[in-house]
Amino acid sequence: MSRTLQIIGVTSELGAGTRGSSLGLDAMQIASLKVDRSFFLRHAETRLDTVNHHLYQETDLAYAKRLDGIAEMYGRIEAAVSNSLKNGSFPMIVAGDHSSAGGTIAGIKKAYPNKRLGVIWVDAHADLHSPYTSPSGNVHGMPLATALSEDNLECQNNQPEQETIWHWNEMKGPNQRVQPQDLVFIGVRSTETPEDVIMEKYEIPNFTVAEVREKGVEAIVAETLDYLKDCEILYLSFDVDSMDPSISVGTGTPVPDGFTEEEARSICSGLLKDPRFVCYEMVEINPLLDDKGNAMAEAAFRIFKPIFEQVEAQEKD
Ligand SMILES: [Mn+2]
Repeated sequence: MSRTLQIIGVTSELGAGTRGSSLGLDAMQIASLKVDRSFFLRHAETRLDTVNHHLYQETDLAYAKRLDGIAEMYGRIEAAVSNSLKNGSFPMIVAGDHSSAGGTIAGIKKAYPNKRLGVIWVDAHADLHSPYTSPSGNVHGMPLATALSEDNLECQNNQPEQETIWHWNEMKGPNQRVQPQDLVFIGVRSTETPEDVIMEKYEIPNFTVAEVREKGVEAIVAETLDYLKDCEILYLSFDVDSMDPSISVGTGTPVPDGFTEEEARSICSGLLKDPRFVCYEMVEINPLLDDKGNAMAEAAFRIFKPIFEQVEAQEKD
């Protein structure tokens, strides 16, 4: 194939519980100055319009905060990703909070409605909550449930408002976009019971940090791709909180004992050698929480640049 890479900036942060992840792309662009000054000159991004003004008002949707705005973003992301793919591009998304990824998956399925999509979710969290189960109401913990069309009513703790249910159903869409057997987690280490129930029910694999270290990145990459061998297209969603808090100093929900920067880069790079990939996404860089200057975004750029260039080179072969 010979696709052009398109960087899509989704500077939305409505789904996060702390403020600042909408600045993640800007922080990465500033980080690029030290490493490769003209990177974003050579690869100008397409930035989607956001609705972050929803933050100026209190949300009245307690179990899925600002879901009205997030549903609107889902539509925009879906359209942008789908158009990018239909134009023969490979979308490389840099997003704020991880709720964006539900829109990305919707966009991939819009472009390829009949292709079986496999999803690899590199994250400290499983992001499998729904408005019926979420303890926080933060929608960045829910994108995979929209992709699987999973309300998880057997674990229901909340009584969402009618407006929430309406938007939620709209975000799930009429069809399940990803089958649970076509999902693989890497690095998940902070889940709640409702998410554990889904992971156990569908036997969704999770390669832990310890397992990756024991078997080696190459072996885990091979196992992951083999597990998804029946999928025709693949999407990799990379949350920077999959890395250890010593690297992911600027992110909303850090969890101890994560990947090193090198491990994260090797996982992404190893996976993306598979030509079935159609899209990559990096999320949750929050410079406002970074107490080491711009260290988080610098690490993120040191991962983003080589894998961008790798995919670009593969496309030229
Ligand atoms: Mn996440």
